[in-house]
Amino acid sequence: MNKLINCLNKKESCLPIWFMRQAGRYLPEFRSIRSKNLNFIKLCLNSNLSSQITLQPLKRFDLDAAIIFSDILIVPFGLGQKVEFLKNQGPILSSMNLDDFLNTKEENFINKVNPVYEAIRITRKKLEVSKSLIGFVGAPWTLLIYMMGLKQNNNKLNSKILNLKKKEISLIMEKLIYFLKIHIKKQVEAGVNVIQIFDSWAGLIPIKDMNKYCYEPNLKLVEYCKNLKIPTICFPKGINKKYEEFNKIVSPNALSIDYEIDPIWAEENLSSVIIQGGLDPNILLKEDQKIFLAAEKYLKTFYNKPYIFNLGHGLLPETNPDKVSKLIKFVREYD
Ligand code: 1CP
Repeated sequence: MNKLINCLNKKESCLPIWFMRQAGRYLPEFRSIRSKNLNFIKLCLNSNLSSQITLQPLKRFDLDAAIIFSDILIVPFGLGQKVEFLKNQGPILSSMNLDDFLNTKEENFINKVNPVYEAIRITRKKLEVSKSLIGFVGAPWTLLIYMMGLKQNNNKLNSKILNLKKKEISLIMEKLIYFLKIHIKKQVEAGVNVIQIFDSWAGLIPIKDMNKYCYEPNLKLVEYCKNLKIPTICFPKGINKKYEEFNKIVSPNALSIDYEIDPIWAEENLSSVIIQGGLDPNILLKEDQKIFLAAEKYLKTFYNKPYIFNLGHGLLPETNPDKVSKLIKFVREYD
C-alpha cells in the first residue's frame, strides 16, 4: 500500500507524512556531502549522490514519501542560463539570451538535465514500494522571478521590469511551459508517482495578473499531469484567500497551504481538495510542547479527513533533526 498515492486518489481518511526540503541543509549527513561538493548544480546532476541525498531523510525518519533531490532552477540551467548558489545570497542566474532561450532544442535540454532522471531511476529501485517518490517543477512565475531578476533584495516585486518586459515575459512563459511539460514527463517515465508544483513566489503577483501569471500556467501543468494520470500537489505560496479561486480554476489533487492560511478557513473553503501542510516551519525551532500544540491544530481540523501532514514552507536549515523525529512520532500516534 502506498499511503500518499492512496490518499491522493481515494479521498478517504488518511494521514501520510513528508516535509518540504526534507533532504537538505538541516541534516548533518547532507552537509557532509555538500561540503565536498561546492558546485550545487553539479551536485544535483550527480545521479548517485543526489539519489543518496534523496534517501537520507527516509533512513532517519518514518516518512511516506521521498522527494527527488534536485532544484526548480535545474530547468533554467537546462535552458542555457548559468545558475550559481552563493552562500547567504540565494541563487544568481546569468542574464538570459532571449534568442538562444527561445531556440533551445528539446534534445539539448534533455541531455543537460538527464542525470536528474537517472537519479530518479536509481532511487525508485532502492525505495520500498510503499513509499512514494515525488518529482517536482517550479511554476513558470516562480522561475521567472529568478530568471529575469523580478524580485528585489527586500523580497518585493520589481514591477518596473515586469511592466517593461511584458512581451518578452509572455514569450518566455510559453516556452517555459513547453519545457516544464517535458521535465514532468521525463520524471514520470523515470519513476516518480506524484508531481508537486512549487509557486513559491505567487504572493508577489499583482492581483490583476493572477490569471495570466498564476492560475493559467498552473492549470496547464495540472491538466498535463491529469492526462499522464499522475496526481498533482500545488503550492501557490502567499496568495492568502486567493487559494479559493486557485482551487476552483486549477483543481489539483492536493493543495499545499502556507503558514499564513488558517487551517479552519482552509477546511471550510477548500473542502473539494485534499489539503497538505500548513504548519509554520519556525515552530520546529521551539520547545517540544509548543510544536505538538501547533501540530495538533492541523490534526484536529482535518481529523477523519484526507490530510497530508507537511509544513507551510520548507524545513529551515537551523532545524534540529530530533525535533522532526519527535513531530513525526506525535503525528503517527494521533493517527
Ligand atoms: O546547500 C545549499 O546551499 C543548497 C540549498 C538548497 C537545497 C538543499 C537549494 C538551493 N535547493 C535545495 C534542494 C531543493 N530545492 C529541493 C529538493 C530537496 C527537498 O525538498 O527535500 C527542492 C524541492 C527545492 C525547490 C526550490 N528551490 C524552491 C521551491 C520550494 C521553496 O522552498 O520555496 C525554490 C524557490 C528553490 C530555489 C532555491 N534553491 C536553493 C535556494 C537557496 C533557493 C532560493 C530559495 C530558498 O532560499 O530556499
